[in-house]
Amino acid sequence: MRIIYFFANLFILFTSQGQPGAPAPYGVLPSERQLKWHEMEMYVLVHFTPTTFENKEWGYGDADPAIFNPKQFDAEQIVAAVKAGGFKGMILVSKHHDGFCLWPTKTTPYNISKSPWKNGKGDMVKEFEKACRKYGIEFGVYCSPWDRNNPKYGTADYVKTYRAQLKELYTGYGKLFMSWHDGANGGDGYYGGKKETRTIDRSVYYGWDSTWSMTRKLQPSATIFSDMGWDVRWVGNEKGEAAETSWATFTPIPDDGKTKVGPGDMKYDNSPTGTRNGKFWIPAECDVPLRPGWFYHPEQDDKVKSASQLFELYLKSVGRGGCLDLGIAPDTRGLLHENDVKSLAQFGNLIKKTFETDLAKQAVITSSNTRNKNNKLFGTANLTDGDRYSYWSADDSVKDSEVMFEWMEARAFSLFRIRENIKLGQRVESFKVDAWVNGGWSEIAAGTSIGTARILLFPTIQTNKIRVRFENCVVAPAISEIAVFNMPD
Ligand code: FUL
Repeated sequence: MRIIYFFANLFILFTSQGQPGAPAPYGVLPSERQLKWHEMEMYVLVHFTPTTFENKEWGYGDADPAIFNPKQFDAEQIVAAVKAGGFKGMILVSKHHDGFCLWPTKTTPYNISKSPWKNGKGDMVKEFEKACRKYGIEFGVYCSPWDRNNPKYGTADYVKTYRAQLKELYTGYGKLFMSWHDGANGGDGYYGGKKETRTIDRSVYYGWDSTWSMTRKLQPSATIFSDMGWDVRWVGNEKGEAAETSWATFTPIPDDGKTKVGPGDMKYDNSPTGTRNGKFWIPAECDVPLRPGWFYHPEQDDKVKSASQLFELYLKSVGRGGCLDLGIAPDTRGLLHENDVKSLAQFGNLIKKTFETDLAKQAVITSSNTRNKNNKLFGTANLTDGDRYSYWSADDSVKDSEVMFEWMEARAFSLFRIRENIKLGQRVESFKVDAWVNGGWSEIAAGTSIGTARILLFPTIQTNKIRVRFENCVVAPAISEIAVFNMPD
């Protein structure tokens, strides 16, 4: 028995990643659905309900559905702008805290069928979904657990209603890439005219384990987002920023005096940073609205974030191993305002131009050590082949290693991107980048956590040689990309 076990383990070791001699995976690993999510990098979150027509951020739950009448609504105009921005997915707030459902749900009369839009015959979730499919944008849903309209909110019966709403969304709108669950829940509201405050125990009231088991069953490839996962964690702020060191591994911490965590009920100290060697693979989503608010407000028309502001956020989210979730807000016409459309297009162009030419591809690349007697499977050619899962690696016995890039003539660059093959876990503790200047090495950048991407911006440098150092490695690095770019003016 023991011998079988020994050979089985040996087999796994030699064939991990299908490559003989591959490094053993380190720590917890991402699931298939999380890998897909990482690859998306950027998506949007759309807020559009009667709250838009009230010019508020949080609807109280008492708005008359008659006010919801976006006469020029055009899902394709919105989705096209998202696509031009380079975003890969869209999450639609199908129900916000005000409780109004954008689809003709059977679970509550407070829904789109009571609005004048399309004479009450429309389904806005469907329209967004269809436009997304047409433009090749992934589709996801946000359904607020808190419902300030529903008379039953706070009772066990409401939780059944909430699950039935999710079920309708999970079964009526094709394959979803994400189910988004808010931490803001419980408090004052209309509640069918009672106009009172209802407090719930956020970690237990919704029975998240059962709710999310249903998500898994009905939408197996959808990632579950909440403050604590299961698949993706909230980064702990709405500024769109992960911490400089941000691990994809995470151990959620219960609030004082509690044993369970729940959306809106946990400690957030380690949300921006993650947990080195944490118990679960739960990377950070960095959410932030394109305007100051999540909903459209005409007085914010000139406060739309510019392309360069968005680029800074890109560096602080995607560039720190997370994803960027940008809030967009259609106006009362049912269109994305011209200023928002313009800014998204400029950002999309900036991203395209910046990452167009990877100068590392023009360099001769060498390494101080390549795993398994210079086995090509782990060679430096993998660093520039555009494959996130082929990788360079050193021998397990080597604690310090480096990769060098040499150009015939000096190149100017200001951006550095490095990726780990996260299928083998988050392995690297830290790294340093040196440039050859005036006949010697000079450190130009350094970082800690890498994960699926770490992007560093520094003042433009001219050099014909750079090297990337990995020191005091706990396990052999598995680096899938090293790329250098020059940021356009
Ligand atoms: C928060 C909500 O309270 C905001 O209204 C918004 O939906 C944001 C994305 O999440 O928790």
